[in-house]
Amino acid sequence: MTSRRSFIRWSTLSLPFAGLSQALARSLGGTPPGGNASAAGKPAVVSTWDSGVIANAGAWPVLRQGGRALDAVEQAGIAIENEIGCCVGLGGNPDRDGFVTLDSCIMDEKANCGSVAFLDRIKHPVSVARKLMETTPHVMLVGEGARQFAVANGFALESGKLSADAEKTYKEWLKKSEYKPVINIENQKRSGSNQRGGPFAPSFFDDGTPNHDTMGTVALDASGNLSGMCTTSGMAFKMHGRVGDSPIIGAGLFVDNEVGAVTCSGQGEEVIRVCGSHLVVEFMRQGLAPEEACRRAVERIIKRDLEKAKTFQVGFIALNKQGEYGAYSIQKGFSYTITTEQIDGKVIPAKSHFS
Ligand code: SD4
Repeated sequence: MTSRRSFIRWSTLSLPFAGLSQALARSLGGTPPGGNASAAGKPAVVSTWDSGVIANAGAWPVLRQGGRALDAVEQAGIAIENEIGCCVGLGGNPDRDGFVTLDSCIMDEKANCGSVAFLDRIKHPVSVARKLMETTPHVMLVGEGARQFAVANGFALESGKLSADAEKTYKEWLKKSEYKPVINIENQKRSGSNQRGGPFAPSFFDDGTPNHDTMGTVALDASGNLSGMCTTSGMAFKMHGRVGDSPIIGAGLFVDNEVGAVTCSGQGEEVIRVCGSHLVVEFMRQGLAPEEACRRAVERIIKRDLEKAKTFQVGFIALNKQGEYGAYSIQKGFSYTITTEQIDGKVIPAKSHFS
């Protein structure tokens, strides 16, 4: 499950004024107060995690040649979906019934967006999401309907067989989880941060590694347009049919071409509750630098339930219209990867609320 990772080795009231002053600081070329404003310029691509090196390597040839951010982020998604890893694509960990189900979405500079969720046996959900965006009036398809749409559009139907890693991890999980569906299990007390005691998706695996590695990628192209995508197999051992934040426009991904693009990884339910990526974009619209905007969204999540927030991870990454980028997470350990003309896939540890 960690194979891909080891492969790479001022208060609400004052906010409008804070925003103004930060925007002013940036327009004067300074670093805004309280916020890192790392400037990448354009083109630039930023992806979640250290495996973002793979995604950025997929995106960069498109950007380098002056291509569209939309094409670049799709290539990022394809690159990572081609890998066998814990958390993206058909090689990812299954749900608690043993099925790998994928969530993905994509969004361009005109707020066109496409999304698929609970999709199985299709290798490139990001491309299905794009196809949906470009050829239908809809934004989102799920499950059987999404699969039918994919097959009708020439996407091959794969076997559904688990990867060797996923099969091993699933068998291990089955030993302890003693999976027995229980009515109203959600109301039963969870024990410990691993949420043992019920067939929940654990936030952390037994060896302490976080149960995520979702690939979110945002890009700014040479023409100054922003796009983004997010692709995942979701939380391992989730309930069959569970959909996380990753395919939800506004939660796992949001792009506003006037402001910035944001995506995230972590416990999807917590991101959905606050419309996380949209929230970060709105903080940037108020003038906050990307890292500071991500930090504000993280704090919004933590404020809801401080004790619970100690048990899960959420990390946001943001890229604004000026090519400034940043990230922030709840727990330490979140990282992101930046690629520009000057920076060749640099992995940066995100600052976090808890250290
Ligand atoms: C989800 N946000 O399904 C995803 C999980 C994740 O790497 O980040 N996985 O909730």
